[in-house]
Amino acid sequence: MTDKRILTIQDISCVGQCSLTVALPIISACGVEASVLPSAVLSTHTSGFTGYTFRDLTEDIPSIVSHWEKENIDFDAIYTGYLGSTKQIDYVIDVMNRVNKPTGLKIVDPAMADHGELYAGFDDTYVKAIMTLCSKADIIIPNITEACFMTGMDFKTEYDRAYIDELLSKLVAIGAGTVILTGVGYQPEKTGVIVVEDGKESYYEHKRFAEGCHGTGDVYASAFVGALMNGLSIYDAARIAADFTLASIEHTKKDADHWYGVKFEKMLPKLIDLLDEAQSSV
Ligand code: PXL
Repeated sequence: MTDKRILTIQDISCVGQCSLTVALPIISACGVEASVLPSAVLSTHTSGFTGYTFRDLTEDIPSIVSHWEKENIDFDAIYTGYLGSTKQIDYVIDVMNRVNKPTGLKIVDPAMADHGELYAGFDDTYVKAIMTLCSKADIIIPNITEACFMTGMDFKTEYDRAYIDELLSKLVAIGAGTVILTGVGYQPEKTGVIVVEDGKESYYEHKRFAEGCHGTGDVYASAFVGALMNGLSIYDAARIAADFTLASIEHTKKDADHWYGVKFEKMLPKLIDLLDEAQSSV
């Protein structure tokens, strides 16, 4: 098998265990080359820290991509996360058209919200722009909050299957090929992910911790991309990413003082084992 090279576009939060500081190690551990296009540089992420710095790198994008084109550099997939500005989203669509291989996947984590609220600095205009990006994607990975912002549905912490089905059909209508909705649980001690692929719905349910951690969405999406690029099915990649994220949360919860991110690092060998297991059973 030819080794895969992907491009991930998201911010560098220098401290905070999210976005690129999570995506790079996780995708690399999966044996996949990870190239980066940083959307912004922040001293920390924006959830819980105050007074962080923010340098928007939007205007660096066109010249970086032109250089790659001159060097004939292209990618097997482009995976986007937290983006720095609405204008940047137009550039990201252009990047996807210019340097993704014709067979290259477009994977969008609309990282903009959690727990019923948009992250600091995002507004309705950003939500609309992210929806345009999602409409062009092969795979989107929203959590329930992001799904609600994109579909106009009310955010709920307790819901039934009818609510989730309506959310899913509205997400599918946005236009991405496959939808992976994260953080869906119908019982207090359970959560899971729903994959909707070619109209077929599959649910992977697993244990839920009462309190989540910041940055789980980035850990999940990065592990999903790494697993998918190993040739696994979308469902198997979604399942492995869930098991890895769960193990990482469990490990993080042993350290009561660690509030700002997921301690995924010591769980990387488990991710590699999960990938090996899945590949040997194919
Ligand atoms: O984990 C998502 C994320 C990524 N990047 C930045 C963030 C957040 C969430 O708060 O603030 C800068």
